[in-house]
Amino acid sequence: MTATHCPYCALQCGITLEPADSGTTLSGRDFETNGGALCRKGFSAAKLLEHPQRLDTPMLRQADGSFAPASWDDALDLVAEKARSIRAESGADAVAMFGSGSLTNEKAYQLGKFARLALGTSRIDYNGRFCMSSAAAGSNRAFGLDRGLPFPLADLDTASMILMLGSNVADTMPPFVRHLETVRKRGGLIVVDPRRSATAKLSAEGAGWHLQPTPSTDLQLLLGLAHVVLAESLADTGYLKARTTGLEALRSSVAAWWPERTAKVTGVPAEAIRRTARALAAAARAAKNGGHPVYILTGRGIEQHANGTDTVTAAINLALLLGLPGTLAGGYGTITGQGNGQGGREHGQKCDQLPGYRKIADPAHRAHVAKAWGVDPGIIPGPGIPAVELLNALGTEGGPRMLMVHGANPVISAPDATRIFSALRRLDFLVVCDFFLSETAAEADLVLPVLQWAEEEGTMTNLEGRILRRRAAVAAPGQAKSELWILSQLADRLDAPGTFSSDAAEVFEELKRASAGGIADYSGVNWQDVDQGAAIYWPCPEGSAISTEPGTRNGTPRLFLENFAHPDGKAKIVAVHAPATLPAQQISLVTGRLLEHYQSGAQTRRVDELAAAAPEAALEIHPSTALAHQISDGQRVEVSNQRGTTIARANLSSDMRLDTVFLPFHFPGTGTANLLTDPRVDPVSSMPEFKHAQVSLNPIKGEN
Ligand SMILES: Nc1nc2c(c(=O)[nH]1)N[C@H]1C(S)=C(S)[C@@H](COP(=O)(O)OP(=O)(O)OC[C@H]3O[C@@H](n4cnc5c(=O)[nH]c(N)nc54)[C@H](O)[C@@H]3O)O[C@H]1N2
Ligand SMILES: Nc1nc2c(c(=O)[nH]1)N[C@H]1C(S)=C(S)[C@@H](COP(=O)(O)OP(=O)(O)OC[C@H]3O[C@@H](n4cnc5c(=O)[nH]c(N)nc54)[C@H](O)[C@@H]3O)O[C@H]1N2
Ligand code: SF4
Ligand SMILES: [Mo]
Repeated sequence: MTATHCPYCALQCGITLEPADSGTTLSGRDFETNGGALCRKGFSAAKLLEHPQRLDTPMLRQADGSFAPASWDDALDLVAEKARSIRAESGADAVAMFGSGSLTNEKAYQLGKFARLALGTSRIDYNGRFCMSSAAAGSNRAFGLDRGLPFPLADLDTASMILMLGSNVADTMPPFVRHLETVRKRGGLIVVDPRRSATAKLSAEGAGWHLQPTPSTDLQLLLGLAHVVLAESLADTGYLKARTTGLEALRSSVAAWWPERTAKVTGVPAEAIRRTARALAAAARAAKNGGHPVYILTGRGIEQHANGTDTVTAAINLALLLGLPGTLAGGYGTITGQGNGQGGREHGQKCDQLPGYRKIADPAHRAHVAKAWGVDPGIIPGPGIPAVELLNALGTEGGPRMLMVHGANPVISAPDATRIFSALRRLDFLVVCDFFLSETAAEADLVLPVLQWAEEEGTMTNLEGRILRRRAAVAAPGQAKSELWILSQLADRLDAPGTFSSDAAEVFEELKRASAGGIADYSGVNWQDVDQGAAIYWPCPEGSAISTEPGTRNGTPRLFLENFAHPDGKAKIVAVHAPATLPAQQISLVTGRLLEHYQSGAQTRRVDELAAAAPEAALEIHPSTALAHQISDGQRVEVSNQRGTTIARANLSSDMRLDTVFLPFHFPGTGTANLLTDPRVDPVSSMPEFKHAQVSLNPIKGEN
């Protein structure tokens, strides 16, 4: 029997795996985030093990386009030879890497090190750019530090009020909902979503409320809420003075967002804006007088926009006006998405980053990491380019000619998928490491079969910044190998400086040294303590006392209680601005997730019961909108714009606004929602505009 965690999302629910004659059985384990409960994906995750489509040998593309098995020696020799020759011809930046928030901490760390030392390239970024980058940029800017939840998840259990913007945890993290039970009963759950999502319904059932704005107007809505708080003198002036800077600029930036004007842009009635601001302020005041805490939480719905960083900033500013962050009266948090979406953004696979959340352009940071790596700082390349730019540069004049992908399926999940397809096809050599033949792996010249979650050792950092053990419970099939082994073999073949261990515990020791003194400091975390289930939250500097007693929290469970992470110890209020007029709307497309599928669907579409429950892309559309477009329920519809056409089956639902349709992004081929999405990126975070595109709708005639 092995105690480990679910392979999918950042809630990292506790599970137990047990070998059985009929295959491995999986059950929910009592862990703080899930209390033994699992969602349908987690519950069926054992079906990924011993799966008939599991890759178990390296596969090399042949002249006729088919794949043929190759030996590991041949495969690794070929990767090294290609990397060397392309580097010799076109320079080190001609070889690129793409990583993932699914990778363990050790793999994420090793990937960043491998890129910089073994390949000598600056061209590395990862799929977390599509996920947490705006939230991270907002938190870094305001607090000087980015840890998704700066408090344990269980702190939400006692809340009197939670404003939840653009997050649909009822579908995306169902066991999370147990942490909302009390706030729902208190009538304090306020959900902001253009859809009446499963989470929005929870708020209404619990006597909370649902604000259903025009897509992409959350920034204006938040400015409107801040306006009311300031105009009605509801802000916590003592806190603002003691703990923040920048209030004056905020005052002028929200001055013009009085409720009636905000209502015009957002479609949220002025009265609802006033009511929400007043309720939040009253609850915050009560919290500080010994009442229950108040939280503002954000999800991808407000973050995955070309103005995502500013919108997150506006959410944080509202929390600061209410005097919440860094107190026991509540706070701001973003709900991290991928299994290791938190650790994945700390250890150096971001294009501008070194381990410990250090900056690659900072000489002191470079010197520290170079010492940990045993190399001269001068050989560490400078900053690279973020994901969308990197993917679009592939195979262009001066762009990367070779790419290695670890844990991502950008053919389905990157914006403007048509462009991504042609970019991958322009490459001289594409290597994809995966355990299934994902749509991206199917484009590769070489596919390397790797271990999956229940076959490998390592650590993950969950949405609270808590470090967890992932454990091997079953043997890997065929010749599948650990990515740490692959990277160490390749480092040898490339005569890389430094050492590349293939042992997770050893890599963790090195990661600790590299992170020491950094923002995400793991140097006081012992593998053995994590192994024994100690609750440890970073930062955890060397010498921290650690207790494995159940119920004890170690490291820093709650951040900012004394100081924020900026040198002056204060939170920075950054004034942000929004246009008052919106472009003329056709139909707005918003994209997101279904309960049954995970991300690009490479894993969950292979689980029969999940595939049967949600077999293809469905277009959620309001019955009146459908009628106006002569679309009937269940009919196939072409959803089109200048970038492409996605075909999906209409699912009529009065949960939608009249001007908005919804597509999940989990499906391949003509069902790929990202054929329509806009590759325009946020100027600060480089997050693409996933959540909003203009589309037209055409029912496919002759079918209904
Ligand atoms: N079932 C399932 N669970 C998952 C995942 C999965 O793929 N499937 N992925 C995991 C990962 S990596 C992530 S990042 C999380 C994401 O978790 P969430 O953030 O909860 O997921 P999304 O469905 O992308 O978006 C949430 C909501 O944003 C709304 N939305 C869209 N546009 C807007 C807008 O302009 N404003 C507002 N206010 N809301 C908007 C959508 O209607 C949707 O209900 O889920 C994790 N859990
Ligand atoms: N339109 C639209 N697009 C979106 C989003 C959206 O809301 N709307 N959300 C975005 C978000 S938040 C995210 S996180 C991205 C995610 O999108 P992707 O990057 O495509 O993520 P996954 O589908 O999880 O892809 C992971 C792949 O890696 C494999 N894999 C899993 N673990 C490992 C491992 O340890 N090693 C290796 N080598 N392979 C592994 C899986 O089998 C799978 O093929 O999608 C983004 N795209
Ligand atoms: S909520 Fe997330 S971690 Fe929990 S079982 Fe579902 S997918 Fe797994
Ligand atoms: Mo994500």
